[in-house]
Amino acid sequence: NKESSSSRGALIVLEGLDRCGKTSQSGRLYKYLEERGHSVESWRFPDRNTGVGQMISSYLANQSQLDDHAIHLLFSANRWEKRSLMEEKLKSGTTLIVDRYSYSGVAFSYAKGLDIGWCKAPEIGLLAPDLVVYLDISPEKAAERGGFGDERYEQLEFQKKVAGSYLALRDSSWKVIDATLSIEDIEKKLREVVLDCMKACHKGKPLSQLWP
Ligand code: NYM
Repeated sequence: NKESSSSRGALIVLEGLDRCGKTSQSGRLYKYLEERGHSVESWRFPDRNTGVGQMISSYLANQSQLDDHAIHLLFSANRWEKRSLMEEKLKSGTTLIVDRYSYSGVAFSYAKGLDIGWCKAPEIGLLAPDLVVYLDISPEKAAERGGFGDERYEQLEFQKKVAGSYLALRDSSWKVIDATLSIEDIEKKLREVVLDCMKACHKGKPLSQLWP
C-alpha cells in the first residue's frame, strides 16, 4: 500500500561512556519494538564479525598494538563496510538501533589527542542518524559498575577525556538521558524519543549524511 512503500525505518544511535548501560537499553528497546510488530534490528559498532572487526577486537583486548590513526581508520572502515546494507535496511522499512556509531569513533580518538577535524573526515558520507541518544553518566559512576577495566580505554582518567570529547560533539538535537536513573525509567524515556523519531521517519523525513 501507499504508506508502506513510502515509509522508511529510523536510524537510532545510542552513545555514551563505557558501562553507561547502552547495550542493555538497546536490547530492551529492540524487544519492545519487535513485540509491537515493528520491523527492527539491533546493530552495534564495532561489528566484530567482519575481518576489520576482528582486528579491532584484538586491539581492544590488548592483543595487538596499532598507531592511533590506524585504529581510528579501522573503526571508520568498519562502519563503511556496513553502509550499503544499512541504507538498504532503512529504505526497506527496517528501523536500526545502533549501539555506538561515528560519535564514538571521534570521541575516543579525540580523547587521545588527535585533531577533531581529522577524526571526523573519514565519517563524512556515512548515513546520519535520525536520533542520537546520549546516556549520561559521570566517569566516576561508570567506573564503579561491574566489568569496567576489562578492555583498552576502560580506565577512569581516559573516560574523563572521552566525556569531554562527547561534550564537544553534542548538539541540540541529541536527546540526553540520565543514565543513573532506574533501568525502567531510562527505558521509558528512551521509548518516547524513539517512537517520536520513528513517526517522523514514516512521514517522510529524508535520509541524510554525516556531518550535517
Ligand atoms: N570505540 C568504538 C572506538 O574507540 N571507536 C569507535 O568508532 C567505536 C565504535 O571501542 N570502549 C571504542 C569504544 C569502546 C570500545 O565498544 C568497544 P563496545 O561498545 O564496548 O563493544
